[in-house]
Amino acid sequence: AFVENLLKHPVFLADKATTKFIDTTPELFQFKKRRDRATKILTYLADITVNGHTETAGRAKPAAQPRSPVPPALRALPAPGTKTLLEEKGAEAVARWMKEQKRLLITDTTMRDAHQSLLATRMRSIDMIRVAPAYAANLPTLFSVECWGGATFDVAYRFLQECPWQRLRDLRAAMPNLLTQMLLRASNGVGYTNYPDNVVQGFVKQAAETGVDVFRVFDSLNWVENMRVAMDAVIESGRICEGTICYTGDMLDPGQRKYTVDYYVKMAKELEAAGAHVLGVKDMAGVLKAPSARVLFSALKDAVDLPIHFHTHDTSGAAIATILAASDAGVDAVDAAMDAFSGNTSQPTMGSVIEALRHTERDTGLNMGLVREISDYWEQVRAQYGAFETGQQAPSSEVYLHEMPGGQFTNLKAQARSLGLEERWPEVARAYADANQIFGDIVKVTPSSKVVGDMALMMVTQGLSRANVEDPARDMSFPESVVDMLKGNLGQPEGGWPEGITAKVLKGEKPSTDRPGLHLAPVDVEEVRAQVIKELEGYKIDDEDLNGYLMYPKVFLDYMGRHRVYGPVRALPTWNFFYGMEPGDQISAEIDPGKTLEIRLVAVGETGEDGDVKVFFELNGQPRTIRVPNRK
Ligand code: BTN
Ligand code: 3PY
Ligand code: ZN
Repeated sequence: AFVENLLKHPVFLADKATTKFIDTTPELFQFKKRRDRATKILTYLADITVNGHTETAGRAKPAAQPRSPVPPALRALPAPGTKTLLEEKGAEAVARWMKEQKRLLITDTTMRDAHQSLLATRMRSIDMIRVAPAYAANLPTLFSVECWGGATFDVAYRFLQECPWQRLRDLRAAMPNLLTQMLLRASNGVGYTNYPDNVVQGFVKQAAETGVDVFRVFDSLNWVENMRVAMDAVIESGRICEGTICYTGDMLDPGQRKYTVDYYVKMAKELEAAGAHVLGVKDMAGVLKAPSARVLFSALKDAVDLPIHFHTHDTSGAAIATILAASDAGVDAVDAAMDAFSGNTSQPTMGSVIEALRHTERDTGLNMGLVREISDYWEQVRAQYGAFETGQQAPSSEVYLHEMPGGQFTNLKAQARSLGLEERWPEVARAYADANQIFGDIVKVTPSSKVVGDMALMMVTQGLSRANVEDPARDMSFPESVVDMLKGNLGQPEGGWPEGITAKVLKGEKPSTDRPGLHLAPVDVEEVRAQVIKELEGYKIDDEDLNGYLMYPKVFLDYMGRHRVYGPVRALPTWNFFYGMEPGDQISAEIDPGKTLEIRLVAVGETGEDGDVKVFFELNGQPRTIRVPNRK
């Protein structure tokens, strides 16, 4: 109903142009539209100033910053980097080049996994785009910058009121010499469910066009069969396909039945045969221990001819040891986060990796002074997001018990808290481990990790043990996600789904063992476009918008509805986006390149009898009054 109302709203109907459309079509730029967008931004600021932001309500409020975070000075013109090589010589040449490097190559994950794992994915584009030129100019020898995909896609629309495609386009433009990298959940796209093949293909094509260079493709059950559609689409696009193994369990445990070194070697060979340019090893929980890493990377190096890129999380506090072991064993590239966004559930600390390898054969060659400057910027950025800090104070070896991915660990804790289970977290951790065993010991990463989390929360809230759940005589209903997974809709795990629990959950219905995409009819994309245009009362959506809708129909429409009312709020400084303004505050918002609104909040009036508040601004020196309802 909210969207329906917005769609009939006069402000909405009056303006059919998105920011993006105007950005790319300057001849359409007219005074009227400019004024409209300014009014929308003022409406947003007035609303947040009066009512607060729902996402930060009741959470710790950081001290107001005297100024927005200041990025470091640019030390040089962007020197040719890995992106230059990709453009000139292609994906295979990049792979060959990686293998020829003695130094350990570094990917910076600050703009994707680090804030996904530490701040519930809430980092806004403006904070990334401002520092991107410093990456290009000061750190041209980075391997890549992971800045897109995973959970960032829907969070951008859903919580940050911004277009994820625009973020990608802006970052790509600001770092012309560096490879951009995304995380792609294979047939699950950037969502939680299998999409029809042509939706996955269309999404990859669009991502490559808008600006992704390296696609890290994984499947949440390590089922290569279910990765081919996405991998083929990446290869077809001319970009770099990083076919990825998800690491799980304890490889050196003599009791390990599934996830042995032979298992990983076999999967690596399958990925090589499927056309991967780079082999990714994704330790999403951070459970790969240093001694295992030595064995694993040596074996993988022997088994395949691909460069190997290692991703881990520092949840246990022991990830640096694993990285050094991987480096000794010849891994070609590793992920790290800038210091201010590193450690705990995030990636290991970049500065520490650089220092640990200095004056060795594998010296990264990165300049610590310049890395520190960028990390100092990130520290100022992080200070603005205090509302989303998880409060995790220390490393957690508990991760070896439950094997939760970095992003899920803190998220599930918050979920448990909201269910009143805060004190019973150790039970949740234990139940998660038990739920994993109920499903036969599976790879746990989005979306399979969410299913295990749902099951664990059900077990704790209903006081069910593993034996209770597995007892065929005890009737119970299961979370929808569990039913869906055991029907085969996420694909097949190593060794198949356990028969007992499958029969109990599906109540005799026969599960599918085919690749889920095999049974999903292709979407008629042009028909969907026509439908969405109709739903948006004639507003023409472009291919990026359409791909957003195909991944997340409702989230996208809600975003569009708000966009019509609030305009390009991505241009607002982060503090004001979340907390509004105080009387006397003055801020700038660059709504188009070179087109800046100077906004001053003069005063906030009393609430009138109609329940509205008048908020008095100066916009570029001219008085402007905005009325918003007081919803408090
Ligand atoms: C509503 O919640 O129905 C009103 C819409 C307010 C949403 C805008 S856009 C994102 C931001 N978050 C808020 O708490 N308010 C604004
Ligand atoms: C994601 O899928 O978003 C992940 O980060 C998995 O580790
Ligand atoms: Zn990760």
